[in-house]
Amino acid sequence: MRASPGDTIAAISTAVGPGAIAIVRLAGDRAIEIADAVFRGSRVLRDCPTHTVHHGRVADADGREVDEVLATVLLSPNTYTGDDIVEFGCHGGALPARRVLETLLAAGARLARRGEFTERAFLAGRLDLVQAEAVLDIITARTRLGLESALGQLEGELSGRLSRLRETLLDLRAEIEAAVDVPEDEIEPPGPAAIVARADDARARVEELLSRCDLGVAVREGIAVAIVGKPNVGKSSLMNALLRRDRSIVTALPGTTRDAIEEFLHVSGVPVRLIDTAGWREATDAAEEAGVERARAAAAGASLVALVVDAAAGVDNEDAAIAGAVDPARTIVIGNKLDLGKAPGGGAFGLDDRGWAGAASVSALTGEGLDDLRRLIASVALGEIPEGEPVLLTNVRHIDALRRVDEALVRAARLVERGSPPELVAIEAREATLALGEITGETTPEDVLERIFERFCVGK
Ligand SMILES: Nc1nc2c(ncn2[C@@H]2O[C@H](COP(=O)(O)OP(=O)(O)OP(=O)(O)O)[C@@H](O)[C@H]2O)c(=O)[nH]1
Ligand SMILES: [Mg+2]
Repeated sequence: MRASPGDTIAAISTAVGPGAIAIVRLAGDRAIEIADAVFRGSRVLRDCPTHTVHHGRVADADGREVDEVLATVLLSPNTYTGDDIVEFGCHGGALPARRVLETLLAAGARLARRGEFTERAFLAGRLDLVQAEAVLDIITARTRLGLESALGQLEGELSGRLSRLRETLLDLRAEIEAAVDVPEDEIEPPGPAAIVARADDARARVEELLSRCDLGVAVREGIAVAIVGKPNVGKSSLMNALLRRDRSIVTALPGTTRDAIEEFLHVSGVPVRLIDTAGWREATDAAEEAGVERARAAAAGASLVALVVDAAAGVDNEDAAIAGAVDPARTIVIGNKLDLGKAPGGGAFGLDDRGWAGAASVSALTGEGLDDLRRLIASVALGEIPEGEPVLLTNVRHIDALRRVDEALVRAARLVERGSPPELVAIEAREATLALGEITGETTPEDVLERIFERFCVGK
């Protein structure tokens, strides 16, 4: 186990680099004692009430001044980790905070591991695992929507729903167990219909949570959009135009892009991982062949495919072959080079109407049509985002566990309907509760916990 609750831990909690202030955090049973050993102010911190700030200096064991600081005293239990905490606000820059930290370590603190403050908060029951992960999501949020949903999760919106689901599952288990173990003189246990109804009730809650999870994952991780098409149609030019910088190499020669190039950007507020790929054609060498293979894989793995054709020249058999190899329901056909004219051919530029998710005419050169394309990508990728409604489920780990809850409930209901022994139904109901507990942390395997907290930075 990583946890060592007896230790008093310290770390620099602010980012490294020049800045106005830096914060060194000290947490644990001996936090106040260690802080007092290094702090010189008008008051002894031991005598200070909780949630108060004190001006003073930190001095090392030889009495040499280390930095001028503001010490914030936060006493257990109403602190982030649940322990006593002292936070030293030092001068910014790498050195003052590092010297203060060294002084605290010399006075008996231990350097905190990555995420150890948050891990303590979790172990002390101050946060459940969903909330601890939300802390990480807040730090790493790349979009407004991602930040909003992470804040909602930290405030317990998702945890509240999960705990209501847990209640339903516990009721279900109680009913099944009553059926397993029927005492002679008691009232009738709930019949199969009641148990199936309860399982359905739980499933409805699970499904409601899962219903917009694709959107949630997109909000947190970005939607993968693969730009594909035959060589020289302007895929890299389009990538650069959307990014508004020259990221991908553009030349007049077909076969310029070899490797798949990935960049993150916002398209109408939607986080997108844009992937430029090699033009699809019969490769002329091994490197190109590998590039085309990557392009195919990118198209297969992406949430959305941007199939680029030359709007001015019109489509040919090569374009048609590529169009036949992608999934039309998640493909937008983009006619590029509109500045050179538009060949006849209608909506999909002459490609068969396979039920494309959308079509747009653009010029990567002049920028014409790009705003409409951005809106199209956002609306096809996410559908309408309901205003003011937080996206609750954004984490693949949570989604995976909830799917397992759902599967266990389906199996349980099926067993009841088939008249299987209640003992078997009870096993499935237990599975469902265990899977749910993995999300909030009650039954999360140790190695998963470790992996989660290791993703944090030191000092959080
Ligand atoms: N007139 C015009 N030329 C364009 C436009 N977009 C791209 N081009 C030109 O078309 C040529 C090919 O552009 P690229 O962006 O390299 O095309 P690509 O599809 O990435 O090509 P490969 O990487 O070889 O598959 C370059 O000469 C671009 O300047 C456009 O909208 N209008
Ligand atoms: Mg290219």
